[in-house]
Amino acid sequence: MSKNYKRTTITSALPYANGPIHIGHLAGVYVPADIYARYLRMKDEDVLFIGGSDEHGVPITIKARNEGVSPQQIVDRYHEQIKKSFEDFGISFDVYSRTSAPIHHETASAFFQKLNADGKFIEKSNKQYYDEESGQFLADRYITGTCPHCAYDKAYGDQCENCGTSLSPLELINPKSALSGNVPVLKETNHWYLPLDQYETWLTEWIIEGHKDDWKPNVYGQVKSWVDHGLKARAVTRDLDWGVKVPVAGSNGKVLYVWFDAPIGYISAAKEWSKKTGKDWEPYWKDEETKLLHFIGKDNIVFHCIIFPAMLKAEGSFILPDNVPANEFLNLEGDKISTSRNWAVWLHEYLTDFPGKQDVLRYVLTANAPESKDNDFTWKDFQARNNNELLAIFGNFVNRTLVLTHKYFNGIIPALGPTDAEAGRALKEIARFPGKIGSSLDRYRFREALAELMNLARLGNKFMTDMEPWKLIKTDEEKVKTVLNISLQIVANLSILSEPFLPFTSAKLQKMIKLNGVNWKEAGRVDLLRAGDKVNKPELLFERIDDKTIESQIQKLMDTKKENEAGTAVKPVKEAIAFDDFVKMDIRTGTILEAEKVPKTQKLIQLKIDTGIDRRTVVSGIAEYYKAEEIIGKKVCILVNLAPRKLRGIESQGMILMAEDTDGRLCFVSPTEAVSNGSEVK
Ligand code: B3M
Ligand code: ZN
Repeated sequence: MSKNYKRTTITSALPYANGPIHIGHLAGVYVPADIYARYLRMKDEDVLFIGGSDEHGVPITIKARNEGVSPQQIVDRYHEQIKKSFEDFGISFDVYSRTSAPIHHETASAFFQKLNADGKFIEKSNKQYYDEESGQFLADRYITGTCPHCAYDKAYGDQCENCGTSLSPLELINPKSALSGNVPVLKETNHWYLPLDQYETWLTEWIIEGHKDDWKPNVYGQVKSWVDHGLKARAVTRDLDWGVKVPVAGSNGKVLYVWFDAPIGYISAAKEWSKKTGKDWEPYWKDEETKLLHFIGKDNIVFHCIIFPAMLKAEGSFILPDNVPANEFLNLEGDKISTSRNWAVWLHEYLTDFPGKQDVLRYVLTANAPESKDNDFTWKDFQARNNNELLAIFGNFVNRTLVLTHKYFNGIIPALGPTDAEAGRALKEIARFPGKIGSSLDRYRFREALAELMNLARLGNKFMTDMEPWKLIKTDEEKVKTVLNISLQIVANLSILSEPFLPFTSAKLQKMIKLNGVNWKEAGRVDLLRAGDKVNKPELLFERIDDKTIESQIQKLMDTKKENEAGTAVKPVKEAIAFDDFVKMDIRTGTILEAEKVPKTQKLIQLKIDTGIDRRTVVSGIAEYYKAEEIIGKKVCILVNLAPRKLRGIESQGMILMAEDTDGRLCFVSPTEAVSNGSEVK
């Protein structure tokens, strides 16, 4: 039995203010959070719904560098755009803050200072890459080099985007600074670490044992695997100049790690809200009678279920989340949504193309929400749900009810007359919907709750179709009064119960039937509209979306795909080299004698090559394009005087020459005629 709380604090992941937001953000986090907040408010519950922009972190500084502006200018631009998008889509935050705000710097600094004063950190120093020319330590993303696993030469200090391996900067071969292009030097630097390993037992009791039954399996499973694999101390400071300064004397040039300060942004936002409203923020973060919920995407689970709770536990005066109903990811037309590839439906662009249709998108994203697994948004499905569900069921039922009320009774709500079995059943059914929808929402099952709402519209539509008042009116006006009274009560219930999901439609509908100031507790009643009152003329709630409109959206994405491919057209020629540079390379023809996939890697194959000079091992990143068994006997060209290096523990003595096509595909460069192994390539 879930505890009765006095109030609920709802946080929603703070989007990075380095770009616009898209449908994936809405589907994953903000629409479910908003539905839940609206639902609680309709039950007259005390809710604090928190949002805000996450304005620190390396991606923002990289974007600023690329644009030649300051990080503050980047976050100012996108904070406003994101905030407006949320407002446009009815995401009803009580406060939408930002982590570059002074109140956040104060709050995060104080939080850090308390943990530091209480000895909750470990201080460690280690060697990190430092760029002597720009005079700063390099964040992982500011270091590029060759991946030790697949030899990709543009790997980052934290990850190789070619083979997906996560890296540490010291693993990179030939590291280079992205700031100056120089080779960085290793320099001693000290940082503060949160010893997560010390919280393993407590996390096991609190989550693994305590939330086995009420946290979503996708969340519980990820947390359990993190804890089972053993937690390690995590650095909570960085050598950066953009962020919350580390509040310790002599630590200039150091800031709090963005994932340390960002969740504290939820607390700063509550303080900002308190300043605006005069209400006390502390009960929403410190009273055990408060239910704390974090709405996030699956990539943020570890930060919200392990790191931030450990921080709160260490600080000691805060409550812990009661639940973290994280969603999986939404894909677009079968492909991952990607900001860098512009593969997205941006909210500000959606509103330009579909003005006034926020609720259609809210509806489709909820009906297709990736609640337990990744899901796909397609424009065809968007059109189908609008035309076949919202328009044909919800809109059609409301419209027929109001049109007939005006046609037969001049808009006056007719009295409920004698009811037959079907009318009696309809009246009984209405009463059950608030409970059905509410029980799904209480368990964060938003798709299920929305489907129940649509079942109420279906009930109305079917009742109207079965009773055929347009025929009855000729013979039994009293019965038509009953049919329309019941239909109007269903419309009234729809206007209340749809509010969390379709706030714009709900408001429009309540205006049409002149219903206001009602809440969840009144829903289910069959006397919401009083006989004798007059309803307004109906307006269309939804419009048909035609094929042309959808085709143009799909075309827009196809054009984006083409641009992306075009963007990977033939690479520009590299800088000129002298002939002497070329002759240093000793390239020979050879034959593949043996080939075997390197275990636990996606891309690597271990080859035995007959070079005409010797037989040697070479590791090559071609497993995505070739099966080991199909390349034995293949003629290749091999760079034989490349210094040997270890790849996944295997010494690779040379490099096979591959041609990389514009779409990234690799193919062998082989002699076109029979030549003996060891023939020099000149
Ligand atoms: N800024 C957003 C993300 O990872 C990240 C969330 C912070 S919530 C405190 O997409
Ligand atoms: Zn790699």
